[in-house]
Amino acid sequence: MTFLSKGSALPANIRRPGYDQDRLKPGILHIGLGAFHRAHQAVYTQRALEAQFGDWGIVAVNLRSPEPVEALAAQDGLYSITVRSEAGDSSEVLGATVDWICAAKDGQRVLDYLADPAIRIVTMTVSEKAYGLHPVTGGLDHNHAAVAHDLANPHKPSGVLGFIVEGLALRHAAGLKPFTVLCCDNLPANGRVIQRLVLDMARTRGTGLAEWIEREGAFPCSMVDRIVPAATEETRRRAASLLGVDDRLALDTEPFLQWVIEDRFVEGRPSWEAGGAIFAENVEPYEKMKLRLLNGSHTLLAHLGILNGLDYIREVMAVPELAAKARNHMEEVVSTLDPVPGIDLPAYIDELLARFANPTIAHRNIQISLDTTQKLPQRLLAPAIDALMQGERADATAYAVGTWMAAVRKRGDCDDPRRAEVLAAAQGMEPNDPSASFFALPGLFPEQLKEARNWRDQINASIREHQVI
Ligand code: CS2
Repeated sequence: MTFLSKGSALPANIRRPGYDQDRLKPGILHIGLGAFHRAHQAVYTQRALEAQFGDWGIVAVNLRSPEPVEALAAQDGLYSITVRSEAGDSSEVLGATVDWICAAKDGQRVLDYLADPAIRIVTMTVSEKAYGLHPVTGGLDHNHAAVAHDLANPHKPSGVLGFIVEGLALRHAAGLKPFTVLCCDNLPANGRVIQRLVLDMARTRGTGLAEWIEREGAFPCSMVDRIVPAATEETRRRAASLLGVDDRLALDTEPFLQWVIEDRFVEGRPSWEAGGAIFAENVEPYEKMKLRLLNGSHTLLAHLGILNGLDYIREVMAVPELAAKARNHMEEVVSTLDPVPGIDLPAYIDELLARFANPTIAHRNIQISLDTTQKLPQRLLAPAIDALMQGERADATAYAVGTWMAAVRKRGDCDDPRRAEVLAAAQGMEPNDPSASFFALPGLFPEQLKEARNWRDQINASIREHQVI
């Protein structure tokens, strides 16, 4: 079979880009060519271009792996997504990507684009651990491998921050405007977090760069949401049968998608509202809602799944007692949220449970369990602190944290930047206070929670319930 390309004769029911791709010029550089970007921002950009054509083509950069870059090259920048639900499947070919680069192989081309005034927005989905965010200070972690490398080699960066800072430095030196930096990772106040890290790194240059970025730059916060499991052989087989050609980048996703963005851009933006994006003055209530309700209960369900020998979130949701734990988690955590404009929170919770239960989406528990040390603070620890400070119980968050500890012990493994320490903590569980070895991990639990004896006892009860000790 041949690969998807501009010349492919696709079946009539496959939606194609509704604009002339050959006229599309670059305007956005995206870092992190994973599944999420391809089924989220790329879709919004396609809708924006269909509604109002402009120079907003995407230059897709992957930091390390050349694989998705080579696949894009083989497919004229095209790939498909299949939106799956019980109502049926519908596929679409996305075409807003105009160029593709593997930064590890060709960092200079990335820098050339970043220095080009045509690029007005840099977006990123690189996952929480890629930034070098210090867990205690919230500033730059100088010991993070990519950060350390980029501080020592500022003109030959390897990490996301190094590329952004060097790109901004090149523009500063050339008398250009900065590009807008739009983070699309699941971090609270993600724009402000990235701004602080960029400024921390820029300050080490000492050329007035940081002051210029602070004055002229923009780092809008954004909340992103769509469940996009990693592709499998089955995903690719299904895409091939629907498209009639092979698509190495095919993805399955759910019908739901959401993007709430602070409207602060240095030099314009695509009409992402054409795809349903919401532009808001303050994104924080939306971020908190999504991180605490969706992501927090996702982390709970994933570990309940691992503890019960289940592979997928949908299988966990099919066990009524386990699904009830997710509802219970959300119903407790919701009291830590401020009202969210335009959102009915009980209806949002019902919708989340239905999304998790979607029987056509195969989202692996192991995938969601990845990097849990990077996810706990915003998903489970922040709502626990808020609840305890309001004098309320925080049993649900304690229960969820306990399922993580129990799951690591049961599996005897985890995939996490702190893997060795986490495994040692799981092995070192003491029967009378099994979570103590995890509380001893530097910088993971804030002091308030270390001192919350009742909350810690709830975690211990959760670990014991799962009979791993
Ligand atoms: C998940 C998220 O992998 C995870 O940790 O909780 O990727 C989740 O699927 C997305 O944030 C949904 O928008």
